[in-house]
Amino acid sequence: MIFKGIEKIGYEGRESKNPLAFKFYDAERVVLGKKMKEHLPFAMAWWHNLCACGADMFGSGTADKSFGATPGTMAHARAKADAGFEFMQKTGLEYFCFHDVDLVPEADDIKETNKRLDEISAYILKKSEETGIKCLWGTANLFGNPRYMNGAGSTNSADVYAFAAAQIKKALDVTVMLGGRGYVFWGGREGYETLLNTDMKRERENIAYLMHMAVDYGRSIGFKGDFYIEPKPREPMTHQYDFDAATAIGFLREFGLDKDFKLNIEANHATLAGHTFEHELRTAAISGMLGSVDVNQGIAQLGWDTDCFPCDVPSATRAMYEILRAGGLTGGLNFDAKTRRSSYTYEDMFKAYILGMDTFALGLMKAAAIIEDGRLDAFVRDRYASFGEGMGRKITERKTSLKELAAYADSLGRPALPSSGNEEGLEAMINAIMYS
Ligand code: XLS
Ligand code: NI
Ligand code: NI
Repeated sequence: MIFKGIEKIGYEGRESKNPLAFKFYDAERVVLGKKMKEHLPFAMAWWHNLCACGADMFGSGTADKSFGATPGTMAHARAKADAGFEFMQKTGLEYFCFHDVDLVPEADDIKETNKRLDEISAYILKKSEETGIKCLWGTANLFGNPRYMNGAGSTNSADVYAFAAAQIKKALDVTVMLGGRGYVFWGGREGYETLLNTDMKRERENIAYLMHMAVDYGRSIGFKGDFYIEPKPREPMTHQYDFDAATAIGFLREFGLDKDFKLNIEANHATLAGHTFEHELRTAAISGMLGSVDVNQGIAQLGWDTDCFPCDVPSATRAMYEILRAGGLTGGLNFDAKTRRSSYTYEDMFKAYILGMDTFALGLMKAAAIIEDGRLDAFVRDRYASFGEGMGRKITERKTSLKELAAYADSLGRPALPSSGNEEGLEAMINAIMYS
């Protein structure tokens, strides 16, 4: 046992003063006809929870994640898996997400790295079978190693491109073996710093080809899940090709990848792109591309991908409203989040997940309340009522022309102003529903 003295986290309700208990997340509770845990397939991010030690640009790590083994060894890789499964069992998480190099230390030679991945994935599979905890999605880290300084699919080096392909192939093998629902492409360095040295057309086409080859290989080994692009506008690159949901959808359609791919929307990436989280969820959903979600939140004053655990209940409510309206996720909610640098203890790891899970449980309940209340949906429906009758109906049915509309406009002289958008009224109504 690694987390000694920490028992399984139970649901104790909002009156509880126990910091190691859920106040709102009650896995078995039924909301809108489904258990909370089914609405909220929460996942642990292997990298933040088991690998990251709190280092930042200005200082080294504060947290000890050795879990009793020597970092950089296979014993440490196993210790991380032990810690991870104990952690997930104690918090009631049923899924995890990983990058290849989160699982094992990367060797100088890819053949050795792959051997290590075989060993650890067998070890993890056994634990998965014992506990029922599964992989939500896997991915390859194609941004950390210096060879990816110019990206992976977007690199200028064909040899580096081949290495990226090799890593994707292996990460897909491991994902499929561990029952992953999805496979993610986060194009961390798939972009550029300056156009002066960049062949943008070639880079985008090469990325698409890499994705096509991944689909072909994945399907050939029996992968039935979705591939995901995780959009992000910048950081580390100045310009990233997967800027936001709309850009990624356009890319997938341009290159004929839209049947196999959906999106993994990250809250903190949405705000980096100048959008809200719910805007990105809606954009994906209306194109049938909402697959999975990375939940976290940024810090407005800092403005980068701070990956904080989510505590913003209004934001979680709006996100869950979008997810419920989209009919749920085929993926899940991955906590792509890390504890702050000064929250370096084991207890802090648990408190962070309790915070995040409680925040989304509240978001789910409040979103359900908004839907059950019905006034918001009715308002939006009525706001567009003019498209249900007369000339509006002809527009909806696509049965008119510019000529006919122009003649109609002549007959109007001047149209009446549209009805009030009622933004303040709606905000007040949402507050009243949320804080009743
Ligand atoms: C980084 C991304 C990354 C992806 C997985 O900003 O969020 O963590 O989720 O590579
Ligand atoms: Ni991120
Ligand atoms: Ni992410």
